[in-house]
Amino acid sequence: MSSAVIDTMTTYEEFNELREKIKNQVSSVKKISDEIELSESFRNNLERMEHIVASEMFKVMVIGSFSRGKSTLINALLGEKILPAKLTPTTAVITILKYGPTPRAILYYKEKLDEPVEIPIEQLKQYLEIPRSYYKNDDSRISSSIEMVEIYYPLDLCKNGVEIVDSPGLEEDEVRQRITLQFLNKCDAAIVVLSCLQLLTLPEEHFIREELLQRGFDHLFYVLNYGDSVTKDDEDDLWDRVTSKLGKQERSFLVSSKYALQGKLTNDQVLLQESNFMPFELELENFLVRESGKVKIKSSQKILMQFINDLIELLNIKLNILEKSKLEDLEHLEKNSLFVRNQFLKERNM
Ligand SMILES: Nc1nc2c(ncn2[C@@H]2O[C@H](COP(=O)(O)OP(=O)(O)O)[C@@H](O)[C@H]2O)c(=O)[nH]1
Ligand SMILES: [Mg+2]
Repeated sequence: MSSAVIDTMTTYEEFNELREKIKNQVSSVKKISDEIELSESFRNNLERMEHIVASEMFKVMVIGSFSRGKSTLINALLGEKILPAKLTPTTAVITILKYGPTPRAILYYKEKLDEPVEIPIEQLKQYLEIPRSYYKNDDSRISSSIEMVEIYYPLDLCKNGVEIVDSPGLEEDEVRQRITLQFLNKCDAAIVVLSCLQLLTLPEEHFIREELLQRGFDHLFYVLNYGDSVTKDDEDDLWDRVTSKLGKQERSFLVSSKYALQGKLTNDQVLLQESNFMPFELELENFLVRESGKVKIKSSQKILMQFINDLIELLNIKLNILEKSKLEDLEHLEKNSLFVRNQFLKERNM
């Protein structure tokens, strides 16, 4: 399917028809893949492809390192302090924000036998914040019994099946990173939250290249947060750094989520203006209303194509090996390798 066809795709029926076709193609590819041993990145892409086509929802993950202001940014979108946002770590859970006429919060437990529990939304912070006495030593060892939180809120942005996902910080500890990366496979788009005060650290750059771009995320929003902490003079340098590290990015915004939240809470238009949050909010809204359907189709097609090409290449390599070498040759090579390994182990122990 050419992208020209996608651009003219108008009706919901056409969209659904296309999705059905891709779903069938994905399941054919899955059947082939089940017969072969796959690498980690192969499996990630296969999982992501299956989730994207199967889900009716459009999930946007807010992602970034510890304390870049991810939860504050979501609170600023809500105009209310719903999510815990602190300098200290919070429980490593995925929080999914969905549209609902009245605010509600539901906790899902790791123990599948435990039924989900609805709690008063204003108590959410008490459930997710780690008590001060715990993180004195090693907070990474604190494991929460909560796996996921679902929040319903009358946020227009989330109408029509859009879900906004708050994720535990990257590179804080392995547990948080694993939870976030696993959930990333279920998401359609991402908002990368960076801080002007530590713009694009090496791990952040690595994450964007190796995890996001590798998974085929190509409609990224970049938010340079903590805009209140830099002067006008610093701005050009910040943009230069972004461009030199990531190339020219259309969807990048220098904002202060803190001012935006404060501005909305106190109805302070000057502070809201100063936060520079509105252009970001507007662009996000536009993107979600106008492009989410197309993005779902385009990303599925892109990942599917890439996946098929990689699969063919992998099969070619395997076939080449089989063609060029007889079974006895391979057995001989294996025997030699085992011999060298034994020698190595013996000498190492001497
Ligand atoms: N000055 C300033 N502080 C911010 C901003 N955004 C978040 N913070 C503060 O940074 C801390 C961490 O924010 P949080 O949203 O919990 O970060 P997360 O770990 O990425 O979710 C909190 O104390 C926030 O109030 C901002 O734009 N400017
Ligand atoms: Mg947070």
